[in-house]
Amino acid sequence: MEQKDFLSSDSPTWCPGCGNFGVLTALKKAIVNINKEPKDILLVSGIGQAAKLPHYIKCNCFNGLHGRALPVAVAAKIANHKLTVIVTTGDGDCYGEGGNHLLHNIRRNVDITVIVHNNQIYGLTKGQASPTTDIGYVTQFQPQGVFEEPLHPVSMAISLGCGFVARGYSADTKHLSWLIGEAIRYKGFSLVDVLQPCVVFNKKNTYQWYSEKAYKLEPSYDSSDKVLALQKADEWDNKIPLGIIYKKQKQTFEEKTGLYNLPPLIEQDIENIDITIALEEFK
Ligand SMILES: Cc1ncc(C[n+]2csc(CCOP(=O)(O)OP(=O)(O)O)c2C)c(N)n1
Ligand code: SF4
Repeated sequence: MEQKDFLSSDSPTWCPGCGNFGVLTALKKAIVNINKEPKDILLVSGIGQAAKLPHYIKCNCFNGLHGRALPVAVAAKIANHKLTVIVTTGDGDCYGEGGNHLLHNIRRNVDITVIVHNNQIYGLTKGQASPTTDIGYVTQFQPQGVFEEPLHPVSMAISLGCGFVARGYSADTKHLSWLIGEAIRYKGFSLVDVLQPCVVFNKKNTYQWYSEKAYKLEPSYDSSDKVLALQKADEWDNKIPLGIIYKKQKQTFEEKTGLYNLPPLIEQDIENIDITIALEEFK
């Protein structure tokens, strides 16, 4: 497969310079590298600027409600485990509205990949603080600055036992594309938190701000060491590490339930299934 095979007829409506373009470029490259056809890939999103991404790649796509991409993605993967399921979501969508789904799907460990475009703001609804907005940041809606402590998604995911936790930067598409590829190849729930500048509503966490702090983990970094991973995940104020921060193979939901031993629902023969008993229950 080549990039042209995934060409969508829709053009992005993001602002010029938006960090979402870098995520789109990186994801397209990663998808081509995994050598699947558009029919084998499902992109799921909720609502937001980030959630528009599936419109710009030609493959199967499902737009859920705000914060509800994960239940849709997980259900689709369970119904058809042959699909490669990827979620593209915003920090508000995934860590705010959809936070509860994130917690419990990390526990469930279905083999899907979640890419969070973390611009530390609500972009689509014009700049309210999100769960990851830095403390003190002044918005039109928080004129005295944000009071609450920000949520640190990388530390949170590692603490919850997520087996693949990475951080990328949308301005470094080559590195991000590699990270996304590794996340898709990982068997289990994988989270890629992406530093994504919103050039309109986040005047603090800009390209310059992220570029001054972001650095790539050394090749010698041991991503299987959980204590080290939690230390790295805690770095934020002056230095922000990029890379696979924590990786550990765990038994997936599909393995635990024996799902791989069955054909996907769409391949199962339903000709001789009698549903009259189930129908009776609804009378
Ligand atoms: C249940 C619900 N609450 C609120 C909204 C309004 N809403 C739409 S997008 C959005 C914020 C999106 O922010 P984020 O997920 O960070 O994505 P971004 O636009 O920054 O990419 C909100 C609050 C909604 N659509 N549904
Ligand atoms: S408002 Fe921000 S997140 Fe939305 S398209 Fe513009 S730059 Fe991107």
